[in-house]
Parts: sequence; C-alpha cells; structure tokens
Amino acid sequence: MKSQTSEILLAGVLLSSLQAEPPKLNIISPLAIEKGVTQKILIRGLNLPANTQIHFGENEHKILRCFHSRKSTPPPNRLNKLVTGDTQFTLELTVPPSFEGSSLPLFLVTPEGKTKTASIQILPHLQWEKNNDGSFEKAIPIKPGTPVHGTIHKNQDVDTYKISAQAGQILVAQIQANTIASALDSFLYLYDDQFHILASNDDHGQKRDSKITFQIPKNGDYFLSVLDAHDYGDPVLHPYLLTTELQNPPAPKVSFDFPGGNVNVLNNDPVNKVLRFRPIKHKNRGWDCWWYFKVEGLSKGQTWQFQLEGSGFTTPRQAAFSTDNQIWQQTAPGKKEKNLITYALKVPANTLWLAWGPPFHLDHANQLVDEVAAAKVGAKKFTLCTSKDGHKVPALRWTPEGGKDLPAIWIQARQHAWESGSSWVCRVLHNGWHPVTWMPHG
Ligand SMILES: [Ca+2]
Ligand SMILES: [Ca+2]
Repeated sequence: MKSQTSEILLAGVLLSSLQAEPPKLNIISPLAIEKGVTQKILIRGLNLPANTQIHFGENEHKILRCFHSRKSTPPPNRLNKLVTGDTQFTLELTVPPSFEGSSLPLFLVTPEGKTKTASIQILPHLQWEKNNDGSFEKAIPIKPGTPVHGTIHKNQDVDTYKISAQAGQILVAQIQANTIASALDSFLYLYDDQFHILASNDDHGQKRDSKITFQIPKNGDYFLSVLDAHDYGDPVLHPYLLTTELQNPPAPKVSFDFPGGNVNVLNNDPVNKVLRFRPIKHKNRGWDCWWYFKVEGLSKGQTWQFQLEGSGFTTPRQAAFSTDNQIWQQTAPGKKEKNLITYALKVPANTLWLAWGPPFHLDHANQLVDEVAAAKVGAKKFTLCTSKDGHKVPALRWTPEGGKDLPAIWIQARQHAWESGSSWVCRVLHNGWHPVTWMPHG
C-alpha cells in the first residue's frame, strides 16, 4: 500500500514536470510576406500540442488566414530540435494592402503557456531567391532598397547576389534570420568584380546575423554571398532576409566665418569627391577674386577635385592649401577649361583650408606693424586710412634726420585686395624669411 502510494506520487511528479515544459516558437518560414499576397507560412516549435492556438495580438482582425495542418517533423540529421522545433504548422496568410506597420507580431498559446512573440516581416516589395547555385556567373541581380528573401536550401548551399555601386558610396548589407525566427547562422561575404573578398562578417554584435558596412572604392559590380557558418541548410529551417542600402557619404562641411573667409559653394559631391565653388560677389566692392575657406569631414588620402569657377585673376595657377591655417603649400597647377579651373589634391588631412593665396589679414598686419614698432628701428606706427568696412589700415613711417630734399620711399602691399602675397613680401622685408608661414619649401 505504502509502495503503491509512492508510485502514484512519482507518476504525479513526472506528469507535472512534463506538463511544465513551456511551448517554444523556433522557425517562421518564410520570414516575410508582401502586402496583399496570400502566402503559405510554416511555423515550427517545440511542445506544441494539437490544441495550439496561433495569435497575432492586436492584429487579429486585420489579417485573413486559414489553417491547413499540424504535423510532427523532427529536424534533419545534425540539427538540434531545441533550435529547429519538432512540430510544424502550415497556414495561409493574407495581409491586406492597408496594413500599417512593417511587422506582424506572432505568438503561440498552449495549455502550458505562451511562447515569446516573434514577427513576420511585412514588406511592400520583396525579391525571392530560388535555388541560386552560388556562382558569380549566375549571381542574382539585386537593387539597393529592395529586400530579398532567400533560403540556404541544403547543406553547403551558397547564394550569390550582384549589386552595382558607385565609388564613394557606402554599402550596408544586412542579414536578418536568427534574430527573427530562423535556424540560419549566417555568414556574409562581399567581393569585387575580380572576386577578391573586400569584407566579411559572421556575427554582427551579439547576434548570429551578419552585417557589412563598406565604402565602395570604384564604380562597378560587387557580389554578396550568403551561407551558413556551419554549412547547414534546409528549405524550411534556414530562411533569411537580405537588405541592402547604398548611402552617400556625408558631404564635408565648408565654412568661411573667419577673417578673410569667402566662398560660394556651387556643388559639394562626396560620391565623386568634387567641390565646386566661386568667390562671393560683393556689390560695388571690386572684382570678386579672393576666396578662402575651411573644409571639414574629408577623408585623409582621398583625391578631391576642387573646381573653381571664374576667370583671370580669380583663378591662380596653383591653389594654396593648409592643414592648420598657418603653414601653406600649393597644389599642382590646376587644369583650366574655359571659366573653370580644377585643382586635384590628395587631401593630407581630414580638415583643410584652401585659398587664393596664403591669407594675410588685418590681424597679421597689426601684428607685423606692432613688431616693427617695438623693434626700435626708427619706425612709428600710424593709421593710414579707414577701410569701407571701418577697419583701420595700419602703417609704419620712418623719418630719419636729414635734409629736406631727401627722397621718400613708399612701400605698399595689396594694390588689389586679394594680393596677399605682397603683404608677405612686406613681412620678409622686416625680418627675413618667416619660417612658420607660407611657402616653407620655397
Ligand atoms: Ca539558396
Ligand atoms: Ca553568423
């Protein structure tokens, strides 16, 4: 009697532990459907009895569906049912075109509880991969912005896609699989048109899904290959979504809010790396020749075409550039074409100043005049005149003792406002070659 009671108790404990196994949702295949299209969906999980209910949360009334079947389907060899599930539901689903949102939450309910919520991706357009053989020759053409639904159909299956891109664009290619409801542990490769690997990714962040972000080096075709990191594959268990985007890199920032700054940017194209500009015109202020500006957000080592619109004195043979706004060098001679001159420059830093010539502005002039006056070489500082902007123009006067008939020597810089080089000549007259300013290499 006592023994019989123990057996009944033990059976009760076993039964309650079996009953306590919660349901699990493992696979949704395919992972996405298009609006307005009736789609067969397979849902797999564990501990899903015949009375399992499929729920779509608040969206129940928005979708059309009909159940077909439930069957027990153990996973293929080597795959673990904890990953793939062992019970499969087949249903047909239609999401109306009026559906709002990009995903349809889904969960399963059994007498033992409720699964965590997964999502079917709802997309307006979808491209379907069908048994691609993975070769570059038969790569599937894809367009950025159009998601692709693919499947690693069998062990060692590889799916290969072809995408065209322009130099400078940033390609973002992303796999969604394991994070949604797929047994795929994706691996993603990017190749150039010579089939050299440019980038690869197994797991992005803490997830098993892959992501590649890569700046395209030249115009042409590129290839993306998707496979399973363990070489597994199955037509139901290993679906994935591949999304691609081609982003233009951010345009560099151009500014001229500093003394002497002047530029009118006509085109700032970070893809083709062209900055087209001309000086700002000022009414009744003479010829618009002078330009001087700062560019931030360049990528050191890239070659940019700085295209200047203008003619005559506006377009010096070589442009002046600096990485610190103090030491100036010159570009190679620009290439002239009608009213356009193009200075090609492999940018030596991420921030650059460009100018008609090495700038010499009012602060420089005041500093020079103060230095000479303080050097006690017989010179006195005075104000020559006031500019139209109200700036006092500094000057120096030597009045050596002597007869009244001594000739006067007048030295003046900037006959024209943009001729900053003449101001540097005045500085050289005072203290010889200035080692930290322009043209250090002669
Ligand atoms: Ca495939
Ligand atoms: Ca992975």
